[in-house]
Parts: sequence; C-alpha cells; structure tokens
Amino acid sequence: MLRPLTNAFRDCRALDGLWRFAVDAEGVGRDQHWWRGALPGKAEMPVPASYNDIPADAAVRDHVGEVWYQTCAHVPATWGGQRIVLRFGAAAHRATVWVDDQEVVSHVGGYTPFEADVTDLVRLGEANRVTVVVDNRLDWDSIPPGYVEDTPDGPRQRYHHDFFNYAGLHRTVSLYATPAAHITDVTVTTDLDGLAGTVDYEVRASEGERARVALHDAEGTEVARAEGLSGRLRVEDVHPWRPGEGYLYDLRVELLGADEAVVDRYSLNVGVRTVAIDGTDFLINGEPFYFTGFGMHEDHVVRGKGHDDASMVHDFALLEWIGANSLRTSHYPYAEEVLDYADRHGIVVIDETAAVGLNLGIGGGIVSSSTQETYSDETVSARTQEAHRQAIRELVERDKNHPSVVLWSIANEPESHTDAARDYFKPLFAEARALDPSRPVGFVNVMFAPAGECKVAEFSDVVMINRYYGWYVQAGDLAAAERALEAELHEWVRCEGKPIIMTEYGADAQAGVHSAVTQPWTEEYQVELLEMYHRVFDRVEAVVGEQVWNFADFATSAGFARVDGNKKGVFTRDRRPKAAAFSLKRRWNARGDAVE
Ligand code: GCB
Repeated sequence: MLRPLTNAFRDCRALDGLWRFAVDAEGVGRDQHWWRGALPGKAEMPVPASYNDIPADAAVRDHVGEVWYQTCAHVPATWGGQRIVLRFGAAAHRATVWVDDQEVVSHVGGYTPFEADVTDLVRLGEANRVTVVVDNRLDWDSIPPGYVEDTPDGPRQRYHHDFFNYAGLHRTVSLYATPAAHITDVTVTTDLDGLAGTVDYEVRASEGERARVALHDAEGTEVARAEGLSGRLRVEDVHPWRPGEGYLYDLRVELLGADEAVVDRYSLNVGVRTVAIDGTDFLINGEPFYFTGFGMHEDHVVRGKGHDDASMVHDFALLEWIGANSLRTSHYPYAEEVLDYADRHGIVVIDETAAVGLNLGIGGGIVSSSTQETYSDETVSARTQEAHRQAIRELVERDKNHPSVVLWSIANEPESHTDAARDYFKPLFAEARALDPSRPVGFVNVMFAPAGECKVAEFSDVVMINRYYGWYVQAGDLAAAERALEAELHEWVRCEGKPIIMTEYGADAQAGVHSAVTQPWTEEYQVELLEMYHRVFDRVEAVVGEQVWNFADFATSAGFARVDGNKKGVFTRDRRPKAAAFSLKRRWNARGDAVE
C-alpha cells in the first residue's frame, strides 16, 4: 500500500489534532447511530495517541469495548475531479468509519493502515463529518489474540503478551487526493552486480498500461530510466544502501495517458542492497553483518502507543548515542515514519507482525497457570491462523520497499515445541516467502522450546531466540546462567547450523536501586548480566546479533512480576540512561559498526 504524498499530481492533508471523543461504556453507540450527529458529551482526544492515559480516569484506561472519535474534514474545492481517499495509519484493534451518514470502511488489526475511497461521498469545499468507532477487544480470532472475561465488575481484557493493551487512533489520519487514473502500487527489489546495482520495479495502476520510471541519485542526477509497467534499471557505479549510512535513490514513476501526457506521478525512496544467509553468516551487500541494538516498543508516557515525531527522533538519537545499528519492531509493525527514518539513516530493522501471545504457557511475562491447550478450536485455531496470514500480508504489502527491513519476524514466542505448532506455522512461512522471496523469514523462539525441541525452527532462515538465563531461571546466579546459555547456543549451532540472533536478553532494573553485592533489580545486576551474555556471544561464532530487551521501560498489564510496568529498559520510560546504557555504549561503539 502506497504512502500518500503531495506533488504536482497529488495532495495530502493530515486530519491530526483534537477530535471529539466518547467512551461507549454501555455499548449503545451503534444502536443509537452515534455517527449521525455530534458525539455525546464534550470530551476531546488528541489524534494520534492512545486514549487510555489521557483523561486520568480508570474507567477510560481499563475500558473494554468501543470508543468513538469524530472530526470535521474540510475537502478543498480544488479537489474536484480527483479521487479522494481517507486513510488511517492504524486503529487498535478494529475500526469502522463513517463519512457523514455513510459507512465507508471497516478494518481489523491494530498496527497496519487502511483506507477508503470517499470520492463520491464528500462534499467539495465543505466540512464533512468523519466518525470512527474503535474497538480494543482482543479475542482468539485476532492478532494478537486475547479473550474477554466477564466478571462481577464488568468485562476484563486478558492476553498472554507482556505490554499494555493501548488502543485508539495511534497514527496519522489523512485525507488525500490523486488523479482518477492513478498509480496504485510500486514494488522494487534490488541486487548488486560487481560495482553496478539493479532495481527491478513493477508498477500497478488503476487504468492505463504505460509508465515511465527514472532513478535519481541523492544529488538529483538521473542515473537510469526505463519505460513500461515493469522492468529493470541498471546503475553503473552504484552507491549501495549500507547499515549506518542509508544512501537512497529516488525512483520517479510516471503514469502516461493519451499523447504521452503524464497523468500521475509517485516518488519512492530506493536503497540498493542485498540480504542473504550464508551458513551461519547474515550478509548485507555480501558482507557479514552483526546486529547490535534492541527490541523496542512504541510506548511513551501519556501518549502510549501514539506516534509523534519528537519522540521518534529522540529514540533514534539515543540509538545513535549508544552505538546501536538495528532494532526489532517488537511486537507489531511500527509507524511508517519509523521505517522511513530507518531507511534514511541506515538503521537495520527486523520487522515483526503483531503475532504475540500465541502461547498459553506464558502469562504476565512469566509462566502462566493456564491449563488450556495453545492450539485448539477454542484458542489459537484455523481462524487465528487466517488472521495471522492476513497480518503477514498487510505487513509485507506495507513494508516491502524499505531497504532497512532485512528480515521478517512472523511471530514472537509462540508455543513451538508441539506438532500442532508445526502444522500451524508451516503454511504461514510459505505465505511469507511467496509474498517476498527477497528477504529471509524467521520467528522468535521462546525458551520453553530449546534447540532440538523446537518444531518450527526448521522453517526459519535464522535462529532468533529470547533467553532469560540469570533472570527467569538461575536468577541471581550468573555463573550457572553463563554455562546454561553457552551450552544452549552450541546446541542451536549443532541442530540448525544457521545464524543466531539473540533477539531478547536482559534483566529488570529499577533505576536508582544499587547494591555493593550484586542483586537482581539493581542497575549493577543488569550491567553484569548483559556483560555475561556478551562474553558468551563473543565465544560462539554463529551469534550474529545481540538485541537487548528492552530499549526503554514500558507499560504492561498489572501483575506481581511487574513494578509499574516492565523495567528491563536500558533507558527509563522517560529515556534516561541506566548504568547498562553506558556499558552497552562502550561495547557497541568499540565494535566500529555503529550508526554514524
Ligand atoms: C519475553 C517477551 C517480551 C517480554 C519479556 C519479559 O520473552 O518476548 O514481550 O516483555 O520476555 O520481560 O518478560
């Protein structure tokens, strides 16, 4: 799905700002047709943002069900004759949208964009009412899954993943115009051939068979051109996209009408790079790449999972400060702005679907007391699998052209030691590979399914594992943890012979808690645990990446193992470095592959 943009043929306006807002505590809004007029009450809500923490009201924070948003969208009179589209960057987790009295689109899945062609509905030169109902409920058929428990105090949302179920309009909402005959999609894949690079492109259009493309370098000089809806561009003496540098070309696509007249134009950033696996090496542009960085979360004080550029740029600045070269979009697709930034700055991304919590053995970050089977008709079922397939499709469709994305992660810590898991995942891996043959595909393995017992690892191109030796097991005993970790890594090499990325390792640390004799929860213990892992990584050649859990402290659901959220951040939730940050900064800057 193409991002909207403004150029000579297209125009895009953000509808962000304060919207009217109503919590539908009784669940009556649909029956009462709330979209037909002004929403009840006087509440206002910023867009984009999670609504949960804005009003300082437990009834809003913990509401289970629907909330309503409403705004007025002024449609310029100059857009007459154009195709007009209303687009949502994300609405967690389900949404239905009306323009004035007309329903225009529904979408399921809280982390990917959706849009509606509203050309025939909007009144030009006037303000049009836009109403959205957003439902935060997770069930066994959604990604991520969850279930709602009816209690004497009302419904309670339960789930098996370890981050707070923030909801609302988390990303930008836009209204945009394109020509009636327009470019609907562009796909690029790139390759290197000695000093030259190639860009294979494919253009889709609503009508018309003719297109012209030109590739411009960063200085604006045209370096290749071609005609046709698909083809190959060759760039002699190419400047590759590299980690830490992020050189981008600009692919200008023009759709041609009668008489060669240009009827639509789209510009796409293109980074020319290759990704490959060779034995236990992960290669970018044919050179072994070692991932340093974090599993992160879109999570901030007050705005929750709402995107904002200031927080994003600051987080990237901290990644640069600490010497990280990569991140994983744990545990869902991040805002499109994040991928764009990573492209421009050469940050390497492991891009993950929102398939997290498909494991009834885990609860609140640790072992759960559930006695239900993970894979069954009542829990993770064929219906969940269909939603998961759709989540993979929407992720790849959205992010396929980002050079920063070098690896798809189709799930985090699902149950993977059973035959049911193998049956569930086999077709999903096939789907991801069919959608994008150009990138490796993997999933993130949980410590309950170690090497030799995991029945999904065989489908994965890389071994991505989350391990908590020294924390959830051998807590406080780093010597025993070191032995166990090293033994398991060697076992992965023996069983799979693939590159290993440690996608999570870490310890909770409450900022400001210290001890002379190292104890869990202190800043010193977090440092010592990370340093122990690093000693082991340096002894196991197949380890090609270390991504600490987590970049920053983050909000979770309540539980005895969480102190005002998860405290495994190397930065606090307000982005102040803990002692571990300085230790990582020394290690990663000394490696010399940090982002400049
Ligand atoms: C994990 C999960 C992550 C949790 C983390 C923890 O394995 O992937 O979502 O937050 O452990 O801190 O328990």
